[in-house]
Amino acid sequence: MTTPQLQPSPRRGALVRNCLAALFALVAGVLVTDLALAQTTSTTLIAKGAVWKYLDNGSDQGTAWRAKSFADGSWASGAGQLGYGDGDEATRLGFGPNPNAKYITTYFRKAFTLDNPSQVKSLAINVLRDDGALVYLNGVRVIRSNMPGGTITSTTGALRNVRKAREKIYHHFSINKAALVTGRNVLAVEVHQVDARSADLSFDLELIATFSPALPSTTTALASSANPSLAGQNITLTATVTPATATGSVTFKHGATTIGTGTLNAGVATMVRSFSTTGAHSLTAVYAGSADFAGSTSVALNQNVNKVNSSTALSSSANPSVAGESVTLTATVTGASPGGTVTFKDGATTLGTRPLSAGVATMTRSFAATGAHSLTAV
Ligand SMILES: [Ca+2]
Ligand SMILES: [Ca+2]
Repeated sequence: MTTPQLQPSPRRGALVRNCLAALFALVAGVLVTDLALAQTTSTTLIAKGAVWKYLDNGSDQGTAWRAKSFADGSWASGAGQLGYGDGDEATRLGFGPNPNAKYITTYFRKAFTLDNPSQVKSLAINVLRDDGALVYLNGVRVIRSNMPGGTITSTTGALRNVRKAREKIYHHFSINKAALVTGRNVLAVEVHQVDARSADLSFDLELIATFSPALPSTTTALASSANPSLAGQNITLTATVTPATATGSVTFKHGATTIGTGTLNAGVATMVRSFSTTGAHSLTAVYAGSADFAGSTSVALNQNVNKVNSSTALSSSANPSVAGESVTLTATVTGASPGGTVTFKDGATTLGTRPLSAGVATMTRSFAATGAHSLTAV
């Protein structure tokens, strides 16, 4: 029996329902977010039944044939399953003139393309091999299956005979992805018979990559507080990364040279810099990315730096002056960058050098000799 106090009023019932709904929405939202983060995609890089280059002439190919760069243009091509002896082959391979002295080793190669090896989370191979096989990824051995340890040559037999139901098995291997490269990759496989009398040979393979979810992309823009600027003039470089929620740092580059880094704050990083060399300076801002955002690089900003065109005016506090009278010479420089010095000259003789302050330099001087003095300020 329930007490009247505990019976929810219609209003309280609605409140409870709303609260529960909000809670469920929250939990569902968290679950959906977690699922999205955990989501990976699988891509078949080489499918079962794919066309392979193969060499079934009984030759000893040594080790060069494993390399990515090996020229296999003269090899034959055929779709998997490749082999002989079972009747389930798509491509029938040769074993030589003598059924009791079959070739031990047959070679296979296949190229595949990968745009983004850095996003590969894991790599797996399912291989049908009768009897044993070694698999190389860009020259690096990634599988030794049903083969003895130690050095393998073209006459090394497989470890065990593959028979009956085992002839249909695609053996699963999780393989090291370290050898993957951007662009063209090559899998090279050598299949070994258990011995020269084995009635059958089978080979087929699939290669599957699992990709981490792609991070949200960003864009980076670079702006200058003054363009063109003057030689020696401080300018502020502002890198703006979108979306503004992106965190991390931005590297400022002058050509290939790093000239500074800045930490993003609300999507913006700045640095102050001057350039002494006149002409065009190619500047870029590189956002390195974070655990939550992909990196991006700004388009190049051409910062034009102009020569400082200054003019210097010279005046005297008393002209004419009498011999021995103290005279203040004032040089006023316009258009100059802040700082620097002015040299006062009497003809070719240097009278003194004084620092510029707010574009003005002064020196006080008296002249003993009467007559005209040709004074200059440089
Ligand atoms: Ca066999
Ligand atoms: Ca077969």
